[in-house]
Amino acid sequence: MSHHNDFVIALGANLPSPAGAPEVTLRAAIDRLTRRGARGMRVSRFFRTPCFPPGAGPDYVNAAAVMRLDGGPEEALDCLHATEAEFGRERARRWGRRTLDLDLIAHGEQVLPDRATHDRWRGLPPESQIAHTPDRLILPHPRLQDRAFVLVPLADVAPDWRHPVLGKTVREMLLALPHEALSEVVPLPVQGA
Ligand code: A4P
Ligand code: MG
Repeated sequence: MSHHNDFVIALGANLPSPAGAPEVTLRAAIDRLTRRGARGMRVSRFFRTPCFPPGAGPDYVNAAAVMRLDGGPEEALDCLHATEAEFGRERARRWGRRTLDLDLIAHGEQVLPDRATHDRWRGLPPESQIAHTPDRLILPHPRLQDRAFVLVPLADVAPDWRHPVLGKTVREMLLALPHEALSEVVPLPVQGA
């Protein structure tokens, strides 16, 4: 029951929000997205992950979700930004610590804004990545293939989604990462278990 037009999102937090600790914030954000009209939501397990870049802040809690939303990717990103704001997100420093980060990871096979621009963002060396913020929506998210904290949760909800530029599934991108990076992404104990 995988829908071609599902939106894939990544959730992360490493500071308490007005709602509470990161895992509480993530649950509340998922609830808010449902109230904002998300349907057929599937949510991954929650994982504890070391902060990237190392030492830049406390560990994160990360998760991924797949859902249907009305409208296109721009509307979806607006919805994610509005939800971040509700949980006290302030954009002080890029890649800084945050109460809630909601990134749009993918929308089916769409590549935005175009293939050449996507190649450029994907190819940025790490030093330039941190210094350059895209001023428009890039899809799929230009760094998803490098990040265990995105791919491990994603494998729970969309293991067979295929990256439209790289041609690899989530499972395949995951297996291409160093074992050490994967082993640092640890599921949180299930509540009530
Ligand atoms: N933007 C363009 N494309 C997208 C997209 N596909 N999804 C624009 C979301 N936003 C997109 O994002 C900066 C600008 O990118 C926005 O204006 C948006 O319109 P932002 O959310 O304001 O800033 P950010 O979150 O600092 O940047 P970004 O790119 O989301 O950061 P990253 O690269 O996702 O890094 N460590 C662990 N362990 N876990 C994490 O979740 N997250 C980050 C954030 C760093 N370290 C982490 C984690
Ligand atoms: Mg973000």
